Order: sequence, then C-alpha cells, then structure tokens
Amino acid sequence: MTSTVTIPAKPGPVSFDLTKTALIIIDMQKDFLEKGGFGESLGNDVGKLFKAVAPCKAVLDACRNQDDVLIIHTREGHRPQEVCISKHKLSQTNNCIGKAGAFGRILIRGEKGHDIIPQVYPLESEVVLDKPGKGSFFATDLELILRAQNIENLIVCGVTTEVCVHTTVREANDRGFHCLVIEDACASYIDEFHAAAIKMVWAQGGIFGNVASSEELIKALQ
Ligand code: TIU
Repeated sequence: MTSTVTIPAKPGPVSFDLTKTALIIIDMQKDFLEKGGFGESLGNDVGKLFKAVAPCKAVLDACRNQDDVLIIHTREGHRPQEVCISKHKLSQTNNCIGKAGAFGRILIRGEKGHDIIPQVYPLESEVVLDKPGKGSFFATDLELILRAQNIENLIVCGVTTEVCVHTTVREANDRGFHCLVIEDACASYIDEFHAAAIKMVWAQGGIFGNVASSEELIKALQ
C-alpha cells in the first residue's frame, strides 16, 4: 500500500512516501525557550521562540496520527562531566554552558533546562537524540537510524531556524535526505535571520530543500 502525500511548498510541491518520512523536531528545550536558560544567557529575548510552539505541536499531532511517520526529537546539550564541549569553550560569549541557570546547569544533559518543553514532550515510542553540536548528524547516530528505517524525507521543525535547524538541514541535504522545513513551526530570536534562513532553504530551485506552512502540511496529511 502506498501512502504518498503531495504537499504544496516553495519552490514547488513535494510528494513524500510517509513510510519513508521522519518528522524531526529540533531542540524545543527549556534552555532555548524559557527564561534563565542558554538562549537568554546569550542575550536573547526567549519569548520570540514561542511563536513556533503551537504550529510545532499541531505538526507533531498530525504526524502522530500517521502511523507511518518516524518521530524524532533532538536536544542540544553536553555531558555533566563537560567532556563533550569543544568549540563552545572557545567562544567568549558562549561560555555559560555548564554554569548554574534557573533550571540547573545550562545545556547539560539531565538538567531541567535541557529537557523538552511540555507542549511537545516526546512519547516513550519516539526517538530522543542528544547532540553536542548544532547539527543533528554531528557525533550522533541519526544517520544510522534514518538509513536503518529506510527514511528518505525529513519534515523539519524547531529552533532556532538559522542555527540548529539550518545546520541540520544542510547536513541532511549533503547526505541525500529531502528536507521539508515547516516555516511557522521554526523560530529565531532574530526575525530577519528567520526570514533569511527560510528563504535560503528554498531559493535557487530549493538548494537545501522545500518550505511549507504547518497548515499546508497538516491539510495534506488529512
Ligand atoms: N543560539 C542559537 O540561536 N541557537 C543555538 O545555540 N542552538 C540551537 O539553535 N538549537
């Protein structure tokens, strides 16, 4: 039985076989979305990311209703021993990692702030991928999981658009995965970076992939 859906998108529609499709939700963690975490420590207005929560939840629910779609949640963070922090330590402004924040040590695995916000909390059956970098493929078993499940297409949501979402999409594109980025289910602390990052995905004939709205995707899945 084929379960192919066609989704209107920029720069053109995409047809995805849902048995070969994964939803990947990037870093919807308290450390990025709530006050006192990593995002705020970098000087950002974390409230800006909240726009993405409802669309992200709607996409997650729509994909949960499709038995065929593999669901993956990522979390950016480091081991409590801080042995997997590398380039962050080199930065003068990123050196808050591991320091005490409102939700425990900032961006450290197992701390409250490192966890995913309740609105899109993973189910037991869903994959949770801990990553030490911006991209979801670097130093993780994501590619192994996707190849083992015959995944060819990725529906991508999460934060922030120009950092971890973009890095993941670029890594995925080079590995031959077709990415569909859900514009309103992604967000940035910096509005113009969100807009530019989204356009960079679909410009030049879809140089990194395609872009659709949550509404366009959800309608196609109904
Ligand atoms: N700083 C920023 O915009 N983002 C990150 O550090 N990580 C993610 O995007 N998840």
